[in-house]
Amino acid sequence: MNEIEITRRGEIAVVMVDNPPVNALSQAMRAALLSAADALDRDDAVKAVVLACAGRTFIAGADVREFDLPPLEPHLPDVIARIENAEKPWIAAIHGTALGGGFEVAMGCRFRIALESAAVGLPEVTLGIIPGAGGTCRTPRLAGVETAVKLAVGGRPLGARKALEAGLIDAIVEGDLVAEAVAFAEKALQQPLPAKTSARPIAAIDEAFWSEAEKDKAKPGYRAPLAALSSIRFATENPFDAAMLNERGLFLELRASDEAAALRHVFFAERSAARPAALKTVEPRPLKSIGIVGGGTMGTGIGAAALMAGYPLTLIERDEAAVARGLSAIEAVLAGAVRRGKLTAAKQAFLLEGLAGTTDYQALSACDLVIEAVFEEIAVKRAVFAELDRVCRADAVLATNTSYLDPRRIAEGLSHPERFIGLHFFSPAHVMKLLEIIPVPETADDVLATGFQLARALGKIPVTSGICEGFIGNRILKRYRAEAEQLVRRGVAIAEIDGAMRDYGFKMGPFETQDLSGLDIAYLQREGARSEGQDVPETLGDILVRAGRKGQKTGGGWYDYREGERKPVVSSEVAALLQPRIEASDALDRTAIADHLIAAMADEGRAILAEGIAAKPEDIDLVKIHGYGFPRHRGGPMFAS
Ligand code: T1G
Repeated sequence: MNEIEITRRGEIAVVMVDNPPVNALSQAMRAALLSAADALDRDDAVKAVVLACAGRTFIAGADVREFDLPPLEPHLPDVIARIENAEKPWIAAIHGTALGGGFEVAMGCRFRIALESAAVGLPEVTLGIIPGAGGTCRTPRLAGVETAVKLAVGGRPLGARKALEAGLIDAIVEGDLVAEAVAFAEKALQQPLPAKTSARPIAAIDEAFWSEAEKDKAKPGYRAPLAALSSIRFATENPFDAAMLNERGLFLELRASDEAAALRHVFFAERSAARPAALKTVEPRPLKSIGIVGGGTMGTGIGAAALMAGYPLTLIERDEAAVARGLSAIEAVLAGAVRRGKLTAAKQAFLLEGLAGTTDYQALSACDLVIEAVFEEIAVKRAVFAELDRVCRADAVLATNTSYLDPRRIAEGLSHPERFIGLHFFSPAHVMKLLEIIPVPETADDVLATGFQLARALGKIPVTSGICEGFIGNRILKRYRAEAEQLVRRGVAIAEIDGAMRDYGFKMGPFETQDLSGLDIAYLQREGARSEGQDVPETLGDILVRAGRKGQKTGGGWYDYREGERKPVVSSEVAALLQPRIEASDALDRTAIADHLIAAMADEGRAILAEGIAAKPEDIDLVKIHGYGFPRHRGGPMFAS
């Protein structure tokens, strides 16, 4: 669309922006706003202007798709200055989310009114940049330095009520937003206008505020929060025009940065993953109630996520004690959400009314979806699905949460195999955002679409995976770990490898992570494969597990751990155990180590793409970021290599 429509209501002009899906400020929109301001200043019959938007939201920001191009004129700061200096006052009528450049336009208006349900924000730092059209210069003039820092450095939006209290907006209205804005404009014309935002003073702030505000803002790879803070501070200590130039310079520098490019890549990858084109016209199956079989860590994590998303939940376990344990684990997750302010006590009580647990599979007979999350053993899983086949409706979706077994083998013999699908959640399932969706050849499109609908409802990032050992994420993890062990065999120190990956941006390196989760999980998988006759070469991890070193839980794995401590200590016992396997004494620096391991991940990613296990490189990036802690500001292994 990229359209602006100007209509009149008496002496008030209404400028209606219409650029689906979120009224982003494309170059065409900026040009249209500029010419609207010129035209309306020339029209003597117009005394004030209401700026409103069609569709689901007020302007949600600059058009991020333009950021890989050089900035195009007219530049947004100039458009906003034109609106702010218009002869007729502009009133922003906000619904949905006025974000980034959208809120900057609103702050250039003389007034801002909003619906109660609206929100305003400056989320630029989440994209590795800072506001580039006056956000750090006008916000402190409207609402003071502390609110400006909360908005532009924190990056989280404020609801209309809080925005009103902070002085960011002038009124909250109900009902017909445009009509209310026109009435507001007519009333505003009856009295002297407030000063333009850029002409307002900034209330003084204690010097001590800045050092406090800087604390814990310097995250590796994320320069934007500190840059936004410095831009706000500059605006408090310099004239508006100088502050605008300073802000623009910082914005343009960050806009061109690697981390901004990576964060934009992830932003768009997440959105395209949520709604695959192939399913655009496919209606998911009705999804109103969910059953979970298995009240262990995964089952209760998935169950808690489903319950908090509003689905009534039935938990099945093999005996009453296990049912009770499962229910209390789910209740504990909700209690935690209340403690953290994520859930009100009233909502917690309401949701818990929808929770039931039993040993009787018959309780699942009405469920629209049942997810199996029992022990990772084919026979155990098959027995569960035999029961589900017996009691569930023929159109109920049946899903396995297996993390590495072949879903086709699990589904063998199932009646209506078209309703079967793999849904691989990551632990803790109520926290981790990744959901690998694994269709079997018979899976019907509407069942696949139901998996994506569930992901959206649970706030997950869904990625379709083909069937191979470990699907996308665990297959790359296995290659990553093997490559890291290969470096150890070449004489690179274990602690140097972990240090290199932490320097790169991971919270933990590959060896520390294994010590945390336990070396025996992968060891048992290898032993299982060996017992089935597969040729699985010995790994260094095997040597450690056989020596009783399973990780933190046994006081030592790749590292030693002092009693009750989690700090890894380089282990002379490990050095002695592995010495016979060390074949060289390579000395790689940390950058070379990280480059080598990221390249190995990307190499495995290319093989996964070639085999059709993943549809596109950005899906692999999302899997590693949302399931394995790959640093977001690096964009993922495929983007980074
Ligand atoms: N630019 C381009 N496309 C955008 C966009 C944007 N700013 N925001 C959303 N989209 C697309 C998105 O890719 C998807 O496309 C569709 O809109 C729906 O998005 C100068 C420089 C507004 C809260 O960071 O937070 O202004 O997949 O699925 O869940 O200082 O979109 O349908 O083809 O997310 O309802 C600052 C980013 C930019 C806001 C709506 N603004 N957007 O959420 O829909 S930088 C932002 C969002 C800036 C100035 C600076 C959300 C939303 P498709 P969606 P949603």
